[in-house]
Amino acid sequence: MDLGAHSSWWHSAVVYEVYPMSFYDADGDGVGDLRGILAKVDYIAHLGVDAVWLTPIYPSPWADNGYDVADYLSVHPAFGTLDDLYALRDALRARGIRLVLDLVFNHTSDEHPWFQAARLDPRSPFRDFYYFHPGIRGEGGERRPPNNWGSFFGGSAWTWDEQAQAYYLHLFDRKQPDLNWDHPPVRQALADIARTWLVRGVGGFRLDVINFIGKPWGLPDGRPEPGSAYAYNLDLLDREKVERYVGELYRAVKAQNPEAVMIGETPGVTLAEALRWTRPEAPILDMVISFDHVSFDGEEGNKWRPLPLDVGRFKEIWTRWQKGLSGRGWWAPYLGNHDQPRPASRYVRDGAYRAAGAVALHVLLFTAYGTPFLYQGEELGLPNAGFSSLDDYRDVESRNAARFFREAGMAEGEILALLGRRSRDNARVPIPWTDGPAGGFTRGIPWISPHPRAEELHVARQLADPGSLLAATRALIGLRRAFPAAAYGPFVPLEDVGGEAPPEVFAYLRPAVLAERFASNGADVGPSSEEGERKPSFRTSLVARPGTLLVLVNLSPAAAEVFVPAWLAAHDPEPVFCSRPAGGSVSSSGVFEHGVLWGARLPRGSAARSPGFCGGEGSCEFFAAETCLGRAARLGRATLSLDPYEARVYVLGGA
Ligand code: TEU
Repeated sequence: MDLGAHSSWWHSAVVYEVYPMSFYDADGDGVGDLRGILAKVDYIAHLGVDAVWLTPIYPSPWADNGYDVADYLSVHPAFGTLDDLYALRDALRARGIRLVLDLVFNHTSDEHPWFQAARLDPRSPFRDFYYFHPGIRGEGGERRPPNNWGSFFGGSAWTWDEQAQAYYLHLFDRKQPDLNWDHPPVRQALADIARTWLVRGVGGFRLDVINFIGKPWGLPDGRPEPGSAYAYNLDLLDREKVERYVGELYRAVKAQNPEAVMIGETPGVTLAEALRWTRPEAPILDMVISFDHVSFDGEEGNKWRPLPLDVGRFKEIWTRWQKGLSGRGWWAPYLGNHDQPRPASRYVRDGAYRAAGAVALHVLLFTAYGTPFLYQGEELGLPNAGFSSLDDYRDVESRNAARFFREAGMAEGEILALLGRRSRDNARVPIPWTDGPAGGFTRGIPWISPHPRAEELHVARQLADPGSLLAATRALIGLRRAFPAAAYGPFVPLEDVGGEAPPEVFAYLRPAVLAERFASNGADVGPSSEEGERKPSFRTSLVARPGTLLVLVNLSPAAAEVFVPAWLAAHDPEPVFCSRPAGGSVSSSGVFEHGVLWGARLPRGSAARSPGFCGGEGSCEFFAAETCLGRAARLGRATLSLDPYEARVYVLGGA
């Protein structure tokens, strides 16, 4: 499918996020490395992804696992050398996969030479690279930080520096001083770094917390968080600055290589901003990583005050973003990453259905509008690591939080339960490759405890099992490739065309209509009004072209009924993917778990773009789960019932 003037490779891409510390350790020092990733490129290629995003690989004191960069243009010795990175780039390229680097431009490490020079000498040309401030006097004459901003990792966002004789601003750890983007030489230096990486052949960038660079003029106090002295309100950010400065960087990168992708990580971004920042006619980013769907399950958005999972709310948010961006902007749908709990634990309410739930989640992800991001280990359905001792936690955020909770009088068991649910380390433990020691991740001692369920969920086992989540994930990525509407088609909830689905069932169409309209009229495509969506002419346009998808995903541990309007059922939808829980078993860790039965049937020739995808054969019949596909075939009835965590994808008008 051709997006015309606005078409780019990432519109049809799937991105795989690699966390190098925990992917694979080639040299046995217990920390994953670039040569480790190189050793596993065939595994990555086998997934069928188009790009690999590497979280930071630069020299760093590792106060925040590399998000504290001491040198933007080199490689941390623990990860290898620049030549190792080039070897990885080339090996990926040979398999049609681009390398995307993480640019952490909101802050540096305090050990970066810029900060070292700045703190030493008030007249240093680097002093204005950061936010230094003498502070203000409190009522008793004591020295205080200039405002009430809190650090996301605890305490004030200002630290007094003896050497500098001033406070400096750090929205994250004190070892991560924020850069001052109002100072033109900062923007110049950062653009130069990006350009250097382009010359070095990377395929684009993921820009860490890039909207945080828009600090409001005058650095005013914010509204303190309930029960806290500190403010974290992101609505204070100066959007005008974000547009100007990020737009400048975007254009500098595109001028050098229009093919390079610019992915913005933008905590707190609203749908309106996402639309504005990614509009095809004047973007400042190619896509945004948004946070609404990963902050709804904490009281007031606070991750440390978790709420019970509300799937209906999750569906509302997901649907709002999918529908809102359709044809107008671009999104980076994801369910997890190195900062979030594991999706299989977070979004699957009943642990007994974890396996089927994980497949259902991947149906959502790989039939989503935008560029799906899959984080390492999600293809295995790894649940949260959930350590049994506080000493096992490594993350600065978790350790600070644990200290804070202990001081506040929280019992050890309670703290463990909270971290087991929320810590970033839940998703940062090594990938289990085999059933060997440390899951085959290293021959040394791993830098963090291995996953407690490594033995049953490891890669080797899932590679050998055609019914595994790994196999299902691969089939779903293939399905996305075979049906471009899964990427480009507008997202039309079944309710908008006269259907009905309960709150915990995602039911939507992905019509094969968008591409040409996106190209010819980028700013205004997709359904216009709810009214119009029910009209016969609108319905006809939805199914006018072959390749329209109907997706049904039951994300609840109860059976559910979906009403499919007769006009839609009359289009004789053919099942191309289905999954549902199958029987039950007790896992080695004693957890009762339903297995999963799934099947996929893709059109002939659809494997063309991923070599080896169908085992070298022309047809793409994946897994003869006839009971599953056969059952799903009975869509003729207006009301159909779905099993707990059952998911189905139909194609209308012929595959
Ligand atoms: O994360 C940004 C971000 O918003 C996170 O701090 C998030 O709020 C937090 O992890 C939730 O607990 C990016 C990186 O992905 C993260 O790993 C870094 O720690 C952070 O920026 C600072 O660079």
